[in-house]
Amino acid sequence: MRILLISPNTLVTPYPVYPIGLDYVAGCLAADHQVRIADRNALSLAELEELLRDFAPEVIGLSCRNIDNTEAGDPLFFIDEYRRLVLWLRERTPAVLVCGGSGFTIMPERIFAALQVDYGIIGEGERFALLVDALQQGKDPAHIPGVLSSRGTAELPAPWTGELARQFEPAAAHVDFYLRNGGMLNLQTKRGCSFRCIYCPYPHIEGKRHRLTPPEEVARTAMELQAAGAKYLFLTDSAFNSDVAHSIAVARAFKKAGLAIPWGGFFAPTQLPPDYFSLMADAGLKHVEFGTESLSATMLANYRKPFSPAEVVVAHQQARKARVQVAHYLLLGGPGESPATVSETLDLLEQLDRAVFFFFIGVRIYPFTALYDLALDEKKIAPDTDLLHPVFYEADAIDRAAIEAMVTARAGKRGNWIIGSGPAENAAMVRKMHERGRSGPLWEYLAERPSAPGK
Ligand code: B12
Ligand code: SF4
Repeated sequence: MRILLISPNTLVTPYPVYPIGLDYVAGCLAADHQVRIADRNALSLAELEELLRDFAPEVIGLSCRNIDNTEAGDPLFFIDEYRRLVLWLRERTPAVLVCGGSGFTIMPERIFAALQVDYGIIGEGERFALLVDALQQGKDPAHIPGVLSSRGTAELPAPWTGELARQFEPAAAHVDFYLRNGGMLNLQTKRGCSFRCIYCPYPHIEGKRHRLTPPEEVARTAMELQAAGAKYLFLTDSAFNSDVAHSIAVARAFKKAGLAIPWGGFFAPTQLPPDYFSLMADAGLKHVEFGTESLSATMLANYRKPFSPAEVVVAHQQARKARVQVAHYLLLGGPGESPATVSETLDLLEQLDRAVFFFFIGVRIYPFTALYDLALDEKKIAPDTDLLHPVFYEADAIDRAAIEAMVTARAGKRGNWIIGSGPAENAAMVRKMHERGRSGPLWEYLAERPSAPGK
């Protein structure tokens, strides 16, 4: 069959992201299908129209990565835009429309209803091949685990245990777009997160247990991306070090394979071996993005984070000593937040030298999380509350505006204290640097830009 996979995500904050999920969806399809990827970052609507005419897809897979930007103070919502794209496609092609992706998996029924596509695939896109085969054989795909249709509902299926085959096409037009704009390509080393932070949908999206890709295979893909021209790799794992031994094995495999380009990813600031970050840096690690969220012991416990404030400080110092760039993501306003806990966090942040701090103020309530159950118990939401448009948890002792005022006052003119993913000028500055040939996330340069924090 002729299959077109579309990434409709054109968000440029903090920078455009390579649609790696579609490489996996393409990789699961048998060789006798023809597959094309259309990335809206690299393809105008006119070009997409031409592709629809020339390629005449029979099935179109639409990736729904982002629902919204999860920024309470500067909200963006993407589902209406995806719905407009579905309508636009319906006018131009009789192809069967299928939606999937991480955003889709968080609220499948709701997004399926909003987009009015033919099928939805909850969870990993590897099941797309089963759906295509069923369509080809004239069978009803609605019986495949995780497949939603207008004829019935479905639940999140068990994590995929079959093969994970990424199909990376170095010559594809969208690959060229990312090579010319920052040189950053993506790499996944495992799926799943074994931690249980109360607000986090990642274990729901990727699974609660780790499924590890053998380190040599990860390194082989890294070398392939490097050979294709990548100047930087972002490891998309929920938390790269949530399996410490595997992360070390991957770093060693990078070094053994001779990977010469830098890389970065999300880390949890847990207790780690003393030489952990120097070993990582030796294998090319350049940027550490810590999912720290708070530096108040009360809040870390309330969020069920797997570390203490003291462990954050140690992990930070280890990373700085290894001369890697460090950013901390903060998530303020969850259950139990108060002026005192915010102050504790801000006080301790002052002691973390040379880092960039991204403050997300307001915790979005996602279904299938402990925060959802808590918000229900506390009657902050009802079972029929629509969560598609973001609903943020309201702490009893402090509201979001008061938290933002505290952060803004403390930040002063420091460019490294950034609210959300930052003002539009930050993304513009990163874009300019990318156009001039710099690569990577580049947030360390935002620290040098004296400005008022935030929007
Ligand atoms: C890494 C990451 C980032 C990195 C990306 C770096 C980079 N160079 O790519 C950074 C930090 C920059 C980032 C930024 C943002 N992110 Co982010 N990010 C992630 C994360 C952890 C992994 C995404 C990923 O690449 N996964 C690996 C690939 C292989 O998996 P996948 O894309 O999900 O694809 C699989 C399936 O979903 C499915 N699938 C995918 N597409 C399709 C299509 C079809 C047809 C089918 C059938 C299946 C299918 O099959 C694939 C294989 O199984 C996810 C959380 C998570 N664990 O999923 C959040 C996540 C995607 N991000 C999210 C958000 C909100 C954002 C930001 C808007 C935040 C912000 N305000 O800055 C920005 C947006 C950036 C942009 N330009 O789009 C949300 C989206 C949900 C929502 N509320 O909208 C997520 C889900 C986290 C969350 N809060 O729950 N992010
Ligand atoms: S460690 Fe990170 S990815 Fe894992 S549950 Fe906690 S917040 Fe989510």
